Amino acid sequence: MTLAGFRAFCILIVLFAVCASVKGEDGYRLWLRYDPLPEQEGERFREIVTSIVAPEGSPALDAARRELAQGCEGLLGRAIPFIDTPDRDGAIVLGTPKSSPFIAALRWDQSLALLGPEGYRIRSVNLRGKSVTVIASQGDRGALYGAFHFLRLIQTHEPINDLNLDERPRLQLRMLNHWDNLDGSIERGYAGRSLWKWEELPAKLDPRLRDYARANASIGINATALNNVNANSRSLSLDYLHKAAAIADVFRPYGVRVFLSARFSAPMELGGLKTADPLDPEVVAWWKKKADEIYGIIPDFGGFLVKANSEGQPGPRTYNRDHVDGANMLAAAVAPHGGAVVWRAFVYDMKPGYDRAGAAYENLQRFDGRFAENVLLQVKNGPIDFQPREPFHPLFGAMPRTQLMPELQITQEYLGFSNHLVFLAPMWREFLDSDTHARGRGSTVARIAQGAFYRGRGRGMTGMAGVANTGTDRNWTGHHFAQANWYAFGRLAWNPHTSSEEIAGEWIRMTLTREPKWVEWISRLMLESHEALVDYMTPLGLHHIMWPGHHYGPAPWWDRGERQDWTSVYYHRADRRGIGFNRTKTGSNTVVQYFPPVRDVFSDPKRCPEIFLLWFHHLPWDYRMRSGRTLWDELALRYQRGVEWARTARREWDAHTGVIDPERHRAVADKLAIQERDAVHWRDAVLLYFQTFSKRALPDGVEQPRLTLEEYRAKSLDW
Ligand code: GCV
Repeated sequence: MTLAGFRAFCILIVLFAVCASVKGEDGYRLWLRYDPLPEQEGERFREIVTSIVAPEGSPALDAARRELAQGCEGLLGRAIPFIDTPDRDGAIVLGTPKSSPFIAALRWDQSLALLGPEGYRIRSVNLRGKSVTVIASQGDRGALYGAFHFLRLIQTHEPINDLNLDERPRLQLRMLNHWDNLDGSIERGYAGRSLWKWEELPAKLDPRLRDYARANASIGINATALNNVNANSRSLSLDYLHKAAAIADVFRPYGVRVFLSARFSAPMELGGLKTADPLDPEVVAWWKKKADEIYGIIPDFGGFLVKANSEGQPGPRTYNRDHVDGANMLAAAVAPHGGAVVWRAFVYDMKPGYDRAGAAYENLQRFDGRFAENVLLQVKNGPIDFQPREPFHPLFGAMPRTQLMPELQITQEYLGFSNHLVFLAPMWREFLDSDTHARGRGSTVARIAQGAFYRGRGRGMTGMAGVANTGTDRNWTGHHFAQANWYAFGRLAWNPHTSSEEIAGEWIRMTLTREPKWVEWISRLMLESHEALVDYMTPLGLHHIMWPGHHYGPAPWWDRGERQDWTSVYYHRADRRGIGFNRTKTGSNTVVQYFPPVRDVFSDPKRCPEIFLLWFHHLPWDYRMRSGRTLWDELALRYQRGVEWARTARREWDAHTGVIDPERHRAVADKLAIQERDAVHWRDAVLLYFQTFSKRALPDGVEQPRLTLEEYRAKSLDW
């Protein structure tokens, strides 16, 4: 090597070393960042946290110890020692009455029992003359949740000197549904590939698995269904069960139980049987044996998640049996092991004159009271399919003797993939706060989900599922802000009454900035984002007008397809008279599935909330809206308003460099540019198309489209 070459080589090495030492702000750490607090705050907290007294013993307690020590060290900027007895001020005493003599001595057993094994108490107490903070639970998992809560208080700069809080989850099963395929792809996944590297398992365990479990535990998620509901039978083969068991081993200390999606025809595909008829004794025996085998390998296996007789998936009806026959047969197989069956209500069969919004109710409501005690019926938030906005699903409140479990979609299938900044908590709040009136006023979805009106047999199991938005992207969710939706799901599943403001505030302060004025600004952006997205995609109750197949961008003109209810024209029904789906008694009349007075309000265009107007009504283009404008003008102005929000959000974000690190700032800025582009595309394409029916000019204030309708129709929007 020449001297010049050697010099160049040395410079390269130095450059490489410098680059490697700069910590990338790539979002990997999610909301568990534990960066040092500013000096003054750090000092305040350091007085209250001097040491940790926590028993070893169980994997969950060890995880809690580890997290507490790691978190406190990071936040307070110095190692916090473990000590044996709380003989100094500022000790954090963590554990259960069983594992810690100091907690046992407090004689809280009865009150902790009321909080349950996942609940916890965090209290500042005086113990033998020392000021300490106790994090106590009846169960090890509760202690872990308590440790995360305590860290969250420090991360968000809440006072911790006089704590007195009791917490317990309102729902039992807080579950992520991964639509991950065995080949590593993810149905409706927008953040890379599956986190489960099936080909490497069980021999090799990706360290990310543990970080995934930690993140879930930090927000109280306690279950995860690993594979796609459009299931492959092979996931129940012995090979794959050992792979799932390896994942379950990593998740166990963090309290996350594994479920598997079961393909109903597995006894034929895996077992070589001639049928999968749920009443056939051989089939019953096959599932029982399979369940025994699974529990032999994964002792705390959660159970099966099943999509049956839906979108081509086999199910009991394939064998002339009904949903109860199918669900209860599987439930009987897992019942001896304490397992559950989560049966999906996403069932819709096309028949003449049919309205898809009424299909799940028509198919399932009559089975109320007939499902086994360990079956939960998982119902999507709205009656169609995770649209940007839907009224609540009419099954909520209509099956009081069935354990209903809401299913939300965290991944943004119809909401701009991981390209659009949209905070979903307000959408989920709207759903959870919806009053079904099933048992009079105040019968909200949140209370129904909590089992407040359950009149069936057994335990009254409760739960909430979210279709996961995670993948191998370094920041887990594709868009940095999409992490907030994972976070929000966990917080709402823990307590479905938590406000969107609280969730946004917590997440921002843990993840982006603690500076109050920036927290306020980013929070506003997040809280406005869902309404804005509805404005530029599907305002006033429009729905399912996305490009078919991938569902990115608009295609209201779409009128071909295997089935009518997979076209856009089926849903918007625009014609020269007007627009909207008439679901009142002069139309499909599926509005009767709602209880009075909800059905009366939805049925009357004058009383129907305008956000749902075109969901329930077909109205003339000149229909007078509450604003005094015509329907056409109002529609156009909503699209314009959505574009303006996207434009302003982008401009504001671009102007706020320095609020967060440049790496994440840039990544979000790039996404906001796409979001603005898409919002304009949505507005122009949809309005140009509907204009061919309305024959009216765009009102003042609405910008002229950039392309022609033909150009928009020619090609879907790039993602
Ligand atoms: C997993 C929608 C989605 C499908 C999904 C289905 C479901 O139709 O487009 O990808 O399939 O919902 O929830 O089962």
